[in-house]
Amino acid sequence: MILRRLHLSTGGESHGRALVGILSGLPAGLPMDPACIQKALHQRRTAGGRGGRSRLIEEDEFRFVGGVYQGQTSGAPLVLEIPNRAARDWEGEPQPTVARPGHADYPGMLKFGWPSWMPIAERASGRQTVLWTAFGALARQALQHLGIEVLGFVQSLGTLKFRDAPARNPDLNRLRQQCVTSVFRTLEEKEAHIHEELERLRRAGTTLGGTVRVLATGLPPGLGSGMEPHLRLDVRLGGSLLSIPSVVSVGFGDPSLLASQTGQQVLDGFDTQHPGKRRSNHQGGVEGGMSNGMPLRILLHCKPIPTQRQALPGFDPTKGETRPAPYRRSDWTAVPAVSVVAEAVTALVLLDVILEHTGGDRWEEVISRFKAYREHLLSFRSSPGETGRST
Ligand code: EPS
Repeated sequence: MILRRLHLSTGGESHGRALVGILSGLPAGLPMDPACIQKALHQRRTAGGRGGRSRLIEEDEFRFVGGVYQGQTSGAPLVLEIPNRAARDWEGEPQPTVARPGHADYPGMLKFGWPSWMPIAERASGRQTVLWTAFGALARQALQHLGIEVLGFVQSLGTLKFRDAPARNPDLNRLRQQCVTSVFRTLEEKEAHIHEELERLRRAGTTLGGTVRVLATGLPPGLGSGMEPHLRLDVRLGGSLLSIPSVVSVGFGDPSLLASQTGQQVLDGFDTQHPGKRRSNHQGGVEGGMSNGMPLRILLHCKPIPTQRQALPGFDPTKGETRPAPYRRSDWTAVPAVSVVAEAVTALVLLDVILEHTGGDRWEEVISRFKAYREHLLSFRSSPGETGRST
């Protein structure tokens, strides 16, 4: 995760006692609604395509261990613990030595010098994203106070394609209602089709990838910076979203259209009817590493989960032998869960960019400084000479 004012650390193994996360850098006085965390964790856990552990075993109960005062952030690091119901003595089990292709096993065993992939896979696991989802839910709530909405949904699963949101004026509250009615988090009722496809997958013992769209509305122009690469909004969002296991690419706007059409066709020209707004939004709301005032549109490509029902062509680095890697329990597709996680990660990064922009120790201070920035934008557009840098 690429954060600059906030700092996020997580610890704990996927089948260890619990996962623990520490988010520091939040201002004091940010109201915290545990129900919004609960809702996001539930959506992640029950997202379509999950295997037995997530659906049947985990409950994702969480507790704050520090950083809360009178229902608000205290200004100290926010500490969260989520116990694992599927905790077990994984160190006491027979240790698998055959690295599975597609997982972190092989490079991890070589890098850390362990004769088993267990300690590697226990961390390089989708389970880690439960903490990001919890903190991201709080970030999304904070952004709502600033007039910013974020939504992640599924655009495709394998070859099944679903409806995208309007590029210029998406109503995220309405779209959220549509997408949360389906565990597959699509904007269109195709549950029967999807169940059919999943049934086919189960019979074939294989898995599916897909694409996820993340949108954010209400962002003023100028968040991020094109002056230095590490300050760019697209770099911060792109790197952070790539931290989600199974995400293999992050694009902005309509990446394949941008790569295949001419500049004339895809330029987002200014709209004569609405000053500052654009006639289209192919760039996805980011220009020169900054938000441009149009809705943020991100497209993630996710690979299929590498675990397959049949043994995989694996490699045992302790013996230097190519050997079949036995099947382990897994999910069928991670894409609907990724849409929940990606929404959370996007919210965390946007909050981080805004906190860096405003500074401030108290949430009230952040709100009033952000409001002042919006007012500056309005008056600059109408009379730049007075609010601009005239000396
Ligand atoms: C995961 C494999 C499955 C998933 C798990 C991530 O767990 P298990 O190996 O216990 O069956 O269910 O995801 C979660 C538990 C979660 O909360 O996301 C993996 O291999 O990464």
